[in-house]
Amino acid sequence: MTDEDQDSQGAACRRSARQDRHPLDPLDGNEIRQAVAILRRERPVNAEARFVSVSLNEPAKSQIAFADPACSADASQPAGAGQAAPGAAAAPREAFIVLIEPRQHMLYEAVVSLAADSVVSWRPVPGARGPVTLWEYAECQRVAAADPRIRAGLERRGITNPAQVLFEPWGIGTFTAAEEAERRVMWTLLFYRAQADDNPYAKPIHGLTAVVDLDDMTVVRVEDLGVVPFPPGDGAYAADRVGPLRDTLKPLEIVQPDGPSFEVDGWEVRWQRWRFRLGFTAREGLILHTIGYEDRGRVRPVIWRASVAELFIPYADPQPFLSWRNAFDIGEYGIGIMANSLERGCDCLGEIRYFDVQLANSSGEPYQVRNAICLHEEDSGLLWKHFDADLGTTETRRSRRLVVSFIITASNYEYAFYWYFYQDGSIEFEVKLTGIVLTSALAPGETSDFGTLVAPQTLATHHQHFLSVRLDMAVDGLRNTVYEVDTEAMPPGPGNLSRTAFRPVRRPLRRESEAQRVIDPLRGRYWLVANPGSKNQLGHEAGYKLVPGSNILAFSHPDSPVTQRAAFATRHLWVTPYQPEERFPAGDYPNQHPGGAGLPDWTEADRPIENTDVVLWYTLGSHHITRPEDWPVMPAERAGFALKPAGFFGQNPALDVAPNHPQTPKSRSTT
Ligand code: ABN
Ligand code: CU
Repeated sequence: MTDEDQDSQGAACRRSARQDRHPLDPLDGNEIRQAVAILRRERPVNAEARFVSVSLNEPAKSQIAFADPACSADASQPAGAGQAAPGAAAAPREAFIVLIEPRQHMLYEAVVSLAADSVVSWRPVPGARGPVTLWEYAECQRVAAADPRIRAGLERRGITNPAQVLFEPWGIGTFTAAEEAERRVMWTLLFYRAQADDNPYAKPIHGLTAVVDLDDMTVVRVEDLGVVPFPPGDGAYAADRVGPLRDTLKPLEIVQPDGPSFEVDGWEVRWQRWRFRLGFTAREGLILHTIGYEDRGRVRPVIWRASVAELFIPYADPQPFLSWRNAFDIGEYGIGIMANSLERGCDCLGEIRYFDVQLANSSGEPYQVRNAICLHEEDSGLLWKHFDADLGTTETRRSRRLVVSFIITASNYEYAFYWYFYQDGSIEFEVKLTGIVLTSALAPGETSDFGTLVAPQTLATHHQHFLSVRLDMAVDGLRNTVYEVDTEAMPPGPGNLSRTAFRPVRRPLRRESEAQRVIDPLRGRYWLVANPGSKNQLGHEAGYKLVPGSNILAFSHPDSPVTQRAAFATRHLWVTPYQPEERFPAGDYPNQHPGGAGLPDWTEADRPIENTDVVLWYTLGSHHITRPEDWPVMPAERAGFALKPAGFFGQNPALDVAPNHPQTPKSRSTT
């Protein structure tokens, strides 16, 4: 191939990527509009139907090329997954629509073909209590505020203007009264803003709640357990409320005079040797598709699809008004719809490429979230180094990482989600938890075992956060085996006279029942996802290991309805054989679900998981015993895990990273 041929092929790749939608690109606004119009035309969708989501119906894996071979560095090499890619661009674009018909009290799922201009499937899902839609959220606040019983309750607390009250609809789980158990309801937490710009969580309105039927949009029950006086503080944290501000920091400029080192083509990202695609939905927010690493001209698959698939927050306080507090931010709301529009210089620094995303509002019309996803590079310290004392030479490489992130506001809390890609083939996931801790009011002098006093009469309840990170793995292809690797000390004896011996012991997880695991830091436990059919130059199975960071399990009792609904959080690792419809670890519709759906249900079948297409579900727990320092806004707390190549390469894949500065000259010491 001549240089000219290559140039024109490169241009063709860029052109085709611009003109045709890639099968994994998220729906754009026109596609959302078109899909909803087709559905309304062909099915009896009522005017008052509430759209939960209109998102890409992802094509079957067989229809996707892991990396477009024609566009990879060496076009003569096959696509990495060894998957045929029969016309990736030809995979039909389809929308997956979830809507609620409130008068029928029924949720419907539809698949609409944009290419064929027709409805592919349409089905009611009896019993499913869909998540709250944006419109319902606002209406729920409005009807609660208008309710005379709520107004009377507020007046008993000296509040005459409900506009000063923040009404927060929360998932009620199974804590419904008998007569409302069959209805789609949420309960409301109330907070008072004494001044317009006060922190509402400083004045929890204890004991007063409205339970609202979302379908009928009526208040079905108001509870008032009695007045607890407001804490005196205002919980202010804004710059203009907390001064004087420190002014001792000198500027720190991040300058990339030649621009970033990544390339973006539509939703495809290329950086160093990494290749992947971005996606986004109302439910999961950011999705990473077809993550591959280019190795000697060939894109080698690592992960087919990665996302955060549930986010569960149980609270510790068993008292009547407080015991209901728990949230499933993905199943009850959706973290895509909570995405912030990010700000340059604040949320991320450097040369940033933002991605706007299109979602559907409750009427099925598209709206845009500007700057929902951030892509940028960061210096990340040392990559590798050695000082050869004999030669007096040093080789040092600095590490650069590529960061893909998005941030959500889930009522009081912020979650910032980061995927980091490194030059040594590692990937890290990190969540930063910040925002405002959930409070309740205490009587003067009262304390509690179940939270920390963070301001006078203000209790920040202890709680936990559990993320289920779904990792649809594809290490050098779809046939992978997962091993648990523990390190064991050898017993003293003839083979271990020094009594120092230890070795890793790996054990394949052969069936689903064997693959429900917890971390074991004292054994250095990790899980290796390896491809038995792919060996590196040294004969190792190509693998990536999931290395846990700090983690925790739920303290709620295994029999409690809360744990039953979030059974995924009783284990840190689950492995399942890939099934396209198995996407959410607490089931498709966890809102008000009695429990048992998702992972505990699927894994009952105890399917074999060896040498097959596997999905890893990693539960990442962050334990939050609240501190006074978390108030009035919480310094970001971090949790995460790493995926590291282990046998995927034959040596350190980052040897070819160029030094930043000239290295010390070689001069063998003569002394
Ligand atoms: N954390 C529960 C929640 C999320 C979003 C909005 C309200 C409440
Ligand atoms: Cu917390």
